[in-house]
Amino acid sequence: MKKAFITGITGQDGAYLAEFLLAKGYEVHGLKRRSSLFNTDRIDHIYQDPHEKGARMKLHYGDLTDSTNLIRLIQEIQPDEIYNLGAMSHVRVSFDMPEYVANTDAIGTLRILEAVRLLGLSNKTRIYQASTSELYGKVQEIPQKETTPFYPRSPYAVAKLYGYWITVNYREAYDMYACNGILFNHESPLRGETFVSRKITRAVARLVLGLQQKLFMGNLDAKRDWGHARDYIEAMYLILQQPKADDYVIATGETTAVRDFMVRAFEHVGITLTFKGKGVDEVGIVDSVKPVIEECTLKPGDEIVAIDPRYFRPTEVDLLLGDPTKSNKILGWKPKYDVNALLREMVDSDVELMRRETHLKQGGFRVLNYHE
Ligand code: NDP
Ligand code: GDR
Repeated sequence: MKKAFITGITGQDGAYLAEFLLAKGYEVHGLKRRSSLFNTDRIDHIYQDPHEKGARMKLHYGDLTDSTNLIRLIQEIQPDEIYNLGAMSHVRVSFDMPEYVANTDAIGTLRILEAVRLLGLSNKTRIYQASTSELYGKVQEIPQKETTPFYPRSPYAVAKLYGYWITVNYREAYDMYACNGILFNHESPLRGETFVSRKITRAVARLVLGLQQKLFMGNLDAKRDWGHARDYIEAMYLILQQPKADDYVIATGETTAVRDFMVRAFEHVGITLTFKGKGVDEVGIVDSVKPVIEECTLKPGDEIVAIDPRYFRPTEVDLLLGDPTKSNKILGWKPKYDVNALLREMVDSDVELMRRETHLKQGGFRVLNYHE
């Protein structure tokens, strides 16, 4: 039985990957941070009680900033594959906590590679590093591919640049099987609520059901190549199954502006949105309402979107568009979802979730009104 060790198992990708590897027959070990409240929501459905015979999923307390913890765990587990998905992954927040991001996202990657090397596991353990399209940053070439020069534009991207190159360096210096997946944005109903796709789909549901009155947004002109996390975690797995370690771009090859993503998400629930004004004065107004959601509280003329400069980044990444030719050809990887199928699934899921919140509210329970 193959053993995988996943850092970031409680995150969006970690949850999908753990489920995928369990279905493939792997024993799955995950790194979980200690928190004052339960933080395993995304993986509770696949949790296996360690007291049960034959449990194939195990969670271990730890942190990417703690070398001794990582060395001990990797020694105990002796993994065939490590997926290093753990990171402080929010680009805007990385400007608020750059040192922590460097420690986790950059040096954390080094700690994993060095643990494998020191433990003499270089010939056994294959390592996947969660690299990112944020490495491309300021546009140098469109579409972006494996050979496109990097120009990171945030503390997050700079830390991930170190993670990328230290992975390449350990592969070349110590002949380790260590790979970078340069993944473009990928989303899902499990996406963190403060990333733009989920912030939008969640707000669509909340606005329609009357749980929220306004959606405050940042830069609506940014363009992203959005795919579905379910497709992208399969690419991670395929990257580690190749005869030779290498680096791959994983993307759909289609880019969409934030504003268009938002318009299509509202369209899916029968709301036509029009925009007026420019820059920080731009607003989104309901133009027409079709009876798609029977409880819909919105009506034409409602001003539901506004700009809050708090969400602007000191340096922005304007345009990401990936060229997945290499991964199509060598990995045989192709995404099943396009951006429209993705956003429809996300909106439907959030409408269901928010309906439950409405019932809770009607039952006198306090519902979270926090929206970042
Ligand atoms: P999430 O933010 O959903 O998950 C991040 C995970 O990392 C969580 O499990 C989190 O734990 C964990 N984590 C954070 N800090 C630490 C730490 N110091 N020590 C150990 N674990 C930590 O990210 P995604 O699932 O979306 O992304 C997975 C990886 O892929 C990340 O490295 C991200 O940077 C990268 N990436 C993501 C892309 C995307 O579009 N989703 C695109 C390209 C790269 P907790 O749950 O406790 O917070
Ligand atoms: P990104 O994702 O920075 O690309 O990083 P995010 O969804 O945060 O932003 C995408 C674009 O939308 C613009 N934007 C807003 N973003 C947020 N979060 N909130 C807003 O209100 C808002 N308004 C406009 C942003 O300015 C940006 O241009 C994600 C993360 O998952 C990284 O970890 C990963 O490496 C990259 O994708 C690929």
